[in-house]
Amino acid sequence: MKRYAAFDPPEYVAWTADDSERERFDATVSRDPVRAAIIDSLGEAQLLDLYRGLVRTRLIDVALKRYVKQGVISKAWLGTGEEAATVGPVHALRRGPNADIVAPMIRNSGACNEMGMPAADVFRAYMGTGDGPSHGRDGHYGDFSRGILPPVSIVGDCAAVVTGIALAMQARKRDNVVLTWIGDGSTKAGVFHEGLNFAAVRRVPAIFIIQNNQVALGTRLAQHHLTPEPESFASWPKAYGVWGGVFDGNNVLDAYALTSLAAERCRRGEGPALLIAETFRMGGHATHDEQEARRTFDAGMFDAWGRRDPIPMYEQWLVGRGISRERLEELEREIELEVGKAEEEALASRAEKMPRGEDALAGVYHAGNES
Ligand SMILES: Cc1ncc(C[n+]2csc(CCOP(=O)(O)OP(=O)(O)O)c2C)c(N)n1
Ligand SMILES: [Mg+2]
Repeated sequence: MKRYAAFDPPEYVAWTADDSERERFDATVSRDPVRAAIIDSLGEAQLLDLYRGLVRTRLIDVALKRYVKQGVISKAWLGTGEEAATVGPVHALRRGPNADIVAPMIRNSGACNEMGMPAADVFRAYMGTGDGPSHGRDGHYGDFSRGILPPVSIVGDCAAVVTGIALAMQARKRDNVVLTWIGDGSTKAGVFHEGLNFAAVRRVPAIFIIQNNQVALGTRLAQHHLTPEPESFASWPKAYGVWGGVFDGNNVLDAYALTSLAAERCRRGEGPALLIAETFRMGGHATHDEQEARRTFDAGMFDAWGRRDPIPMYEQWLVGRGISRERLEELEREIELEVGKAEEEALASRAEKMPRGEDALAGVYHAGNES
């Protein structure tokens, strides 16, 4: 896809095809026969839809970064480089009517667009417009009518919330699943343990994805997590007595395949799954600390992960499957138009539909103020 020198990580701007990374990507796709069969069963429409999802998610980040530079918003929490760990799993769920439920965290904003929330609403939420998802009250966006629980900003708490939702689904004998992501750092919040353990013993249909991007704010993985590589988080499913496994968080096909297996198990009533996505945060915690993030790791980490940009890695694979570069460029242009139009709509809301002060308490529960 096109590169944006002002917004992309420098490693992405300089990205060129690398044989060893291509071999690693291909080997990941074929290493496990069960996952490989799922990937093989994907038709061209689904494969291209995954591509659209990756590009859409990246371009929304690019637009948000531009808004920060222009002073339209003050900062943005991005998932650049981690798109595959969101888009692959969401595409493995049921979307549209009778949708499954996702509970994204800050790196998983792509779950909103892939569950059908318009990109304009993401921008409106950031701008605090009155016609945005929370009517200008909160920057945590979601849309429960589309199966998107807005993020709970207290990290770890989503684990308890999704377990509760999954318990309700189980009690109602629904065949839906609930999926949430949790950062490597946030796995150290006690509520994650409580939520996951309760899900395990009650065998509820919940999928937890530990998104190990190697860092939590300015704290490197090794500073908060002592289980060394190659084990790292891989032993955690067994420790909790749940089914699970590790997927390559920069490989959208591997992410899709493992989550599909987890979702099938959940729907059959076989209990929750704990998946681990290995990936890397290519930016800062948010746009304000990108320089600090560069000092948190040595440049070699950025170089190594920069060669694994999930989008061109997947493009290469698609081209290997006989999809032309022209077709991919055409899809990219479609998504550019979609996101560009969303930006215009959101800026129009910002100009005309900011919330009115007198509406501040509308729709807000406030006990003891009946007058
Ligand atoms: C209970 C709690 N403690 C601290 C914070 C502040 N905080 C927000 S994000 C974050 C780091 C999260 O790191 P990680 O879980 O690895 O996710 P990542 O940002 O890397 O995606 C912290 C400490 C919070 N929101 N909630
Ligand atoms: Mg992290």
